[in-house]
Amino acid sequence: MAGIDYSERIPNNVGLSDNRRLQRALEDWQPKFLDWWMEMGPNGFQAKETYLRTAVSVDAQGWAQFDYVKMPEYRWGLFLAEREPGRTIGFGDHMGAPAWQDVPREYRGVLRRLIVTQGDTEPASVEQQRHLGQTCPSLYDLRNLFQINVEEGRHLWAMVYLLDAYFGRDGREESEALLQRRSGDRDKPRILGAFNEKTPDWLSYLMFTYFTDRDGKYQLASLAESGFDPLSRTCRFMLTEEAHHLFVGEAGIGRVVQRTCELMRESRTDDLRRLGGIDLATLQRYINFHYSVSLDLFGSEISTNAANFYTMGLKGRFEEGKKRDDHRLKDTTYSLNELDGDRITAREAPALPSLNERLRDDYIADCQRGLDRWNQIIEKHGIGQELRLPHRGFHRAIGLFAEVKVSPDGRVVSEAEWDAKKHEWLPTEADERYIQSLMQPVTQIGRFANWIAPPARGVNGRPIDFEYVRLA
Ligand code: BYC
Repeated sequence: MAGIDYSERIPNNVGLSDNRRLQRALEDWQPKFLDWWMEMGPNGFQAKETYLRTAVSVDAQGWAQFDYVKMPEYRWGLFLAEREPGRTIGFGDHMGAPAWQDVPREYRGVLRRLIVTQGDTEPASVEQQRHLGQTCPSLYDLRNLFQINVEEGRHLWAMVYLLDAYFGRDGREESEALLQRRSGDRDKPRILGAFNEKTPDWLSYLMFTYFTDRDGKYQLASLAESGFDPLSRTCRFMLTEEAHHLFVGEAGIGRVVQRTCELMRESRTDDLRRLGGIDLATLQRYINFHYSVSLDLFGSEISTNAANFYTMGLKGRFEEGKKRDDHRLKDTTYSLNELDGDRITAREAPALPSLNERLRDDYIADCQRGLDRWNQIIEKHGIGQELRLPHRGFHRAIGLFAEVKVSPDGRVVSEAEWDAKKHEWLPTEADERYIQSLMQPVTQIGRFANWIAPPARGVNGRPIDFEYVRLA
């Protein structure tokens, strides 16, 4: 199953032409997807040629081919990672049984819900980012934005394939509903909190791709462990695309930090606003916001849903296969936070319902790695400041910490202290106005906005001053 058949209306490596019913369902959905894309996808650039990568096969060598494409002509398709012969379920009550090639009837509802929740985030992020093209800091960044957008569109296709192929009429209804909900809409919002927030500027976007896309990495990796083999295979392929999104966030914020440090060094001041830069204190507030809303995406510390997903063999832990334990977790514990009045303490809790927190811990450690790299840039410039991840309890709306106010350094604080300090901890209206004032489009080939440094290298061996999007 190496190559992908591009002669078909829907490129795929799932043998779509052998399954007429599914083919009809998806061909019926395709124009609705395109209508949604034209209405809610990148605003103003649909007719422009963009240097994009498209999957041509799913093996390690051939999954990315670069060429100029107009976004509505991008070949969205269905690509699953290769099937592993003899794959067995790696955890939970069914451990050791052959992986399911069809949906186990008793888990149908739960599985559908997981797939819908995952699927819902994909179009949501495209909607959140739809106006950013107008204020791009460079053609290079514009192209990366569009690459991410088309791939989030493809990730929606990936989930719709599972719904249509395995969940019959219910699945088709869910596929329609995925195109009907809208990010931030009061009446029909997207399912998860962070996907209803605005992404009004490029700093927010880079933070989103670093922090929120990283939730995607951890959730997809957990679903890639699933005993439901088609879900596992589709998530495994999505993860290869996801890596680029995370790169855009990490390298992008790194470039902002780099430019900030250059301006600080040149001007010998922390006050960069009159120089058109983004000061470290503002960056810290944006980190605090995006990190905390992304932490909420992992759900509550104690979750019977999470325990059930695992016991049923539907959603594993991050890198389940590499863990050396019984993969059932019925007799083990995990350390969780607890609130004792205004103190945050730790306790041992049963491991199964603590799985959301365990995944959040893996995520936090991964987030810290980027912070360390950004701090190295600051250090290299001889600047004695540091960016930090706030405490996990800071600014939370889901779980234990939703009940209290916690400072970035991890103290439970009074409402009065929170109100007095929150403008130091979270982006203020003045910050947002200032960041918005920087959002002037830079579209000359090879030029970059003043607030962000150029990247170390271009895309696919192309130079930085390459015409990544043909605007003329
Ligand atoms: N907002 O038992 P609990 C990505 C709900 S990102 C609103 O603690 P559970 C991407 C919850 O649904 C990855 N509601 O939660 C990134 C539940 O509702 P019910 C997306 C929330 O179920 C960037 C109730 O509260 N993929 O791919 O253990 C760009 C009790 O919650 C939230 C997935 O999320 C929230 N933040 O865990 C593009 C994977 N949190 O049942 C793409 C699939 C919880 O009481 N989803 N609730 O009505 C899951 O695994 C789980 O649904 C969650 C929640 C981890 C999200």
